[in-house]
Amino acid sequence: MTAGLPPLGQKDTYKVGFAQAESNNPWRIAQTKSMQDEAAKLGYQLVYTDAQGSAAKQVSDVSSMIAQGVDVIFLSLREEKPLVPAIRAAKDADIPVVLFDRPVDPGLAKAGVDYLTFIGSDFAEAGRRLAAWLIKNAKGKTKIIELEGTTGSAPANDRKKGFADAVKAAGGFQIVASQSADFSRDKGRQVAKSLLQAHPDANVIYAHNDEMALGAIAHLEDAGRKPGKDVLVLSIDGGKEAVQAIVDGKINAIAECNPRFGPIAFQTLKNYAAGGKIQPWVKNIDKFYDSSNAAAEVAGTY
Ligand code: GYE
Repeated sequence: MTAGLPPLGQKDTYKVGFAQAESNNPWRIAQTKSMQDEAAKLGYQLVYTDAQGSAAKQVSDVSSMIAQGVDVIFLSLREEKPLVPAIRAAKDADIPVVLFDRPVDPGLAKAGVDYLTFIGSDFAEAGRRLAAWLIKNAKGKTKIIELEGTTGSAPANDRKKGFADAVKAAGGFQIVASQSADFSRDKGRQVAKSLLQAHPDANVIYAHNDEMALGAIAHLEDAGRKPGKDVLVLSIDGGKEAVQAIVDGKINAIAECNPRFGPIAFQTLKNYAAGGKIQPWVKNIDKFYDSSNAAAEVAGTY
């Protein structure tokens, strides 16, 4: 067992807190469903809260889980900083915390010390995979508009950096404009519109998630341009609507960010209770979709 962390006893059933950050897109809904399904399968009680995009509400959601005496808290935080005091409060109350999908600022809280572990994807790798696809398939399309995720969130920071470093190393590409559209479809449409008006010669859109990519596609079609052809579209997540958009020729490539946390989360809980050593980062396995496999894969997406 990792020194200094609250212990977890072996029991037949657990009362497990799951503090979700928001539920405004298919990825979040799939993540929550995966947790609910796995808890039901194991016969564990799941105390579920939805912070609706508010860090302040999520802080109070965590305090109420502490007050209810949950055995463990799975915390899906929105930004890298504001939940750090809540993580400490849980530790002080002897409740292990597992961070989900977005890590905290490592300067403020550490896996194995302040919280048990981080379960999630390699965001920089997703950026690199899409850059590699682009470098191979750009055929002269080199002017990139980037739709960033929620400002201050790890996926926005790392998806940006992984992609930017890789296209820079390849040479010949230019990220002509980057702006946050908060992982949201409607903002994705609006930001794509204003950035494409300012940079009409841009011919690649790199969106940090499917929702923003789908918003950008809606704008491109309104403007009489062909997404996936005149303007290449790259995205992250891999929800059904977006993978179907690859089949339809409107998105070119998607790096999956797997939202099915249930099985790996509850397995990690059991391993910890059994005294096993938990790695600081339990990595999710992510697929990659493009025209070579989207039609075959779409049925299995969420
Ligand atoms: O990609 C996005 C969601 O934190 C990894 O959050 C997650 C991201 C996911 O809103 O669509």
